[in-house]
Amino acid sequence: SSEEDAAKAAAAVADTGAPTIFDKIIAKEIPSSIVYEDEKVLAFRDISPQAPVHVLVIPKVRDGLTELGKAEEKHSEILGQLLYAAKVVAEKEGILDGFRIVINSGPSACQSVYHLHLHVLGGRQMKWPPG
Ligand code: D5M
Repeated sequence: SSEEDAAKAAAAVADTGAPTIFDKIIAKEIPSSIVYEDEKVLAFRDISPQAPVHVLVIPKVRDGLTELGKAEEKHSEILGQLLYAAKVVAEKEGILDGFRIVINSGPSACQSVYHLHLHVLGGRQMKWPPG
């Protein structure tokens, strides 16, 4: 099925600890549409938006956080900062009336970039359950 194909494709790029495209975005070596930035966190528009507002929120330093499933207790603070930054992004984007945070972790969730990121989605009616 196409879902199985997507899971296989995701598994093929699963965590190797290698640099990702997000390193280049953080270094501003490739362009991105930045929505919010502070010392620890960067938020930029997803290149393949799944909603009128679709922003990715990432830690500037990966520190082993290739995926949420690899998080350790030492990551608690940055995880909280990322979630708070997602709320700030939702506010800036005018979607506080309703928005969704998604974190795909691992091949079965179709994670494709192995640098932890929160998807902030909004600007349309969301459905439940997600795919
Ligand atoms: O989500 C990874 C997301 O990263 C996916 O929605 C596309 C997005 N992406 C990939 N490359 C770029 C660039 N260069 N700019 C902006 N957004 C990008 P995942 O949860 O891993 O499937």
